[in-house]
Amino acid sequence: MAPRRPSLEALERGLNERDRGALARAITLVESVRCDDQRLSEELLMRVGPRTGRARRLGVSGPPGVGKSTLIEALGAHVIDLGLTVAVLAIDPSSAMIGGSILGDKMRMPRLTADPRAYVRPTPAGGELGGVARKTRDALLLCEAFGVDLVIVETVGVGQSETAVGDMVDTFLLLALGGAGDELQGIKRGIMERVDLVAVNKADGDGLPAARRAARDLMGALRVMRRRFSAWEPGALLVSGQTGHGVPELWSAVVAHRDAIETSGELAQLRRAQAHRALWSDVEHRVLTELRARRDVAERLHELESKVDAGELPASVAARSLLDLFRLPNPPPAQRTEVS
Ligand SMILES: Nc1nc2c(ncn2[C@@H]2O[C@H](COP(=O)(O)OP(=O)(O)O)[C@@H](O)[C@H]2O)c(=O)[nH]1
Ligand SMILES: [Mg+2]
Repeated sequence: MAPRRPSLEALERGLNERDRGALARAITLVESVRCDDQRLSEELLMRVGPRTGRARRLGVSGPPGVGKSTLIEALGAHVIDLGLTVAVLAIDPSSAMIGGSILGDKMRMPRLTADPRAYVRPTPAGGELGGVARKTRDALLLCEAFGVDLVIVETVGVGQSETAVGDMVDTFLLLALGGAGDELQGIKRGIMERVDLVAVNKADGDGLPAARRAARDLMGALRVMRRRFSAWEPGALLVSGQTGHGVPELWSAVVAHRDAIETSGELAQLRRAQAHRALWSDVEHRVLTELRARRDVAERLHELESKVDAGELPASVAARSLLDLFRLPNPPPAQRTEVS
């Protein structure tokens, strides 16, 4: 069995030497919910800080089955062939709970999984989005310290995970499908306002005409959206992760987007805003986790919830009672205090 706790020096050296095993161990450390591991991982992140921030950060979102993993495999292979290195991370709290995506993604990305110039990391197991997002953000930084040129974060386009990914990448790519009707496939307006690129996937074989129509519709929709960056106008492309059609063009668009916002100064602005939001979402998540882990809170919770549910107590009064407990010294924990 591998040593439970690798030394910081060994991890740092391993990252410097581009040892994929060290990267895997470092990510395992930032994913750990143990308090002592968290201290260690914070120290590691501090040490590697100066070597982070250089990769292109790409988020890929879209509904289940739209072909995200297949396209990431094709895009990653293309990027590797250009002489670059790539890491693939995922945010998927829903499937993390049943552990579903781990095998699936490795199977969908055989080339990237096998190639030493790529690193595919399965979704962190379990937990709430706040915790999963923090872990993925830290894993992204470690991949940068390791020296990859491109980090791709995949997420299922449901719920808040899309926002979480949008909050950690430079370029946000949404995958859509043709033939799903002209109501824009239920793509939420909020998401359309955040995308930098839309790719209509599975533009191959019989699917091509429908994909072309969808791309035209999406272009029309994008044109009326408020622009996120003055230096970039979002557009729609046709791709096929299966045949590789449109993949070089997609990569060129990703590069063009990132270069444009870097030149205009908007990338620096974006990253500052993202770091600021990350700080507060992490604070919120940790405060809530700590609050819930307290024995006195756990003991009062059921009673307060029942009273609120029954209409016997205003929610605001119940909230106040819980927060008042939080101000007292922490009683011996009912369970191990873990921050996910
Ligand atoms: N025709 C076609 N099928 C594809 C393409 N990409 C993926 N698929 C199929 O769509 C299904 C879902 O693909 P997957 O990459 O796992 O989607 P994800 O859930 O978005 O990650 C699989 O059966 C793939 O074989 C494509 O470009 N063209
Ligand atoms: Mg997938």
